[in-house]
Amino acid sequence: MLVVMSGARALMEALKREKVKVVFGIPGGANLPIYDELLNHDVRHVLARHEQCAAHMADGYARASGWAGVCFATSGPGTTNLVTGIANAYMDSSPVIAVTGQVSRPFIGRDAFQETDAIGITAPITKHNIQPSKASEIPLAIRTAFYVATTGRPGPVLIDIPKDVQTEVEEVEFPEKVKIRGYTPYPPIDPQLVHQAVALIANSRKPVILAGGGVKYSNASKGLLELSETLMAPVATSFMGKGAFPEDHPLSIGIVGMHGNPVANKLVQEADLLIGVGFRFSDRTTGKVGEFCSDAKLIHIDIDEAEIGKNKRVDAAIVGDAGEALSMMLKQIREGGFKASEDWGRRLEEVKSQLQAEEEGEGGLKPPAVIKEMRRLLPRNAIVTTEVGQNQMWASLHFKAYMPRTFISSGGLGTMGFGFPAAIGAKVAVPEVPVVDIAGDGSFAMTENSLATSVAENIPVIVVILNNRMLGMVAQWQRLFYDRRYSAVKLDKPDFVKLAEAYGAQGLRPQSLEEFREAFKKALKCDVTTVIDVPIDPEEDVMPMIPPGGGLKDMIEVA
Ligand SMILES: Cc1ncc(C[n+]2csc(CCOP(=O)(O)OP(=O)(O)O)c2C)c(N)n1
Repeated sequence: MLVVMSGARALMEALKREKVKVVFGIPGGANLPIYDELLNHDVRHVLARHEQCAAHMADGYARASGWAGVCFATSGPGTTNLVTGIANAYMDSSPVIAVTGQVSRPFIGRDAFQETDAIGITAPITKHNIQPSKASEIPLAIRTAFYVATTGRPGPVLIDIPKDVQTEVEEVEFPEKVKIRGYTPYPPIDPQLVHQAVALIANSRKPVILAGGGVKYSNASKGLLELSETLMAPVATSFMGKGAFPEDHPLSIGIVGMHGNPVANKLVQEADLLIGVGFRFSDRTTGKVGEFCSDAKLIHIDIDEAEIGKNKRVDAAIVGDAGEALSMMLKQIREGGFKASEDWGRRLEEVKSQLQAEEEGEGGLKPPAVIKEMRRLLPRNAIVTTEVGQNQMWASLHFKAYMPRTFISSGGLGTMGFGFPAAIGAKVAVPEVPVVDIAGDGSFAMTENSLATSVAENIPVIVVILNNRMLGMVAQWQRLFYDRRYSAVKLDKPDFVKLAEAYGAQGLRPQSLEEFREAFKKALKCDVTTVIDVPIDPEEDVMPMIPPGGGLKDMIEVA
């Protein structure tokens, strides 16, 4: 049915059809018509204080909710400020929809005030981008954007709307479906390939499953659990896969990689078969890729055909949805019968109990103890986001995630400043659970202005700063690999308690583990954002780690 309306109205109507309830953004000259139209709709707008934060909020919302997150920005600097957030979403396959204003059509290409080539700039960091050239093109653009962003391997999509297209009044039509030539988000799975993979499984004695972020995106956690229990195969995850498998399950061995769990890094090397599911053989996970599982057979399941063989040659590959692939495999495995090796089960027990013995005796205001204390005080479904650096690696090693979508972190881009705005986005998506950002002082300072958003919009989260007064991870590398020659890593400002208070948030500074426990309990009860500034030793290293350029066997366990 054709209806007459402005481009801005068509945008808002189209967003409503995609069930958009909240938008994160900042207005400006080139998107004023959209912001004016916003007043006529029942859509919550969360005002960010920097567009990068708006994009991270939309990303956090998407990762916590399983649906796309939307952000708005004006042209020029608004758009360029979004770039980090869009690239971050792209690297981690997160469905973020960015709607940018653009200068009016007659000014495009003339270096008009606040003109920037949004389409050109974002082409390499979006799954797709569109610039509607008429108001009537907007509904299809939005339908397409959501379809592309949320199907197959998800990813961000940008829609750049010239200002005069926003005000133009035209007959518009809202399409039900879109069809894009050459885009097959869910390629049908070839049963023959499943057969090949199952044959490798039947011959293996020491299988390990490695689950990536794709398991979460395809809601395949149940299939993963069934496969691991059927094979009695230990499950490791990549950093992005954390939460895809309950980390308190007896078969869980934690994350693999540069700062992986020693149990995972050991068993992955001993495996005779690695079953990679929704995982992209990233360098942070594999270490020196040539040495990664070099004696094992490899099976790779991924929705994105381009990932097969990109970083590592594999023995069997299944292109398609992880959940579907797992259920097809399980069916064949059950028909064929599979006998798990008891020796492999014993080896798992042995390695796990060794680690537990090594871990005992930790205490004091040390990052692992602080994080474990948090885990004890939080419900199973609480959401944790992280910043980047040592804080992130401590969180991934010591905060056990039990469910998908409860551990949210910048994996691919490693963006400092992501965690806090992402926590705000996640809290908007799932208001009933506590959301905690585990932060470093350097990272939090990058987007601390989101305190204003969090307080003004009544979106209470908890920020726990592991404050070493350092760009800690960089300092760790300088300590270990540059002979302690510290260059540009010392930070001693601001006073985060006063900063929190200046924004109307609560600021607390515990001096012992007991005081931390009390502070955290107080924060959980508080209806305003709390910043807990935890002073830690600046010389503390995150261990274990694999030195740059090394393989899993080069893991250093203590400094
Ligand atoms: C935007 C951005 N700039 C620079 C870096 C490089 N970098 C990686 S970790 C790190 C230090 C992080 O320090 P902090 O946030 O205090 O966390 P810590 O390592 O001390 O836990 C830096 C500068 C980055 N990842 N992102």
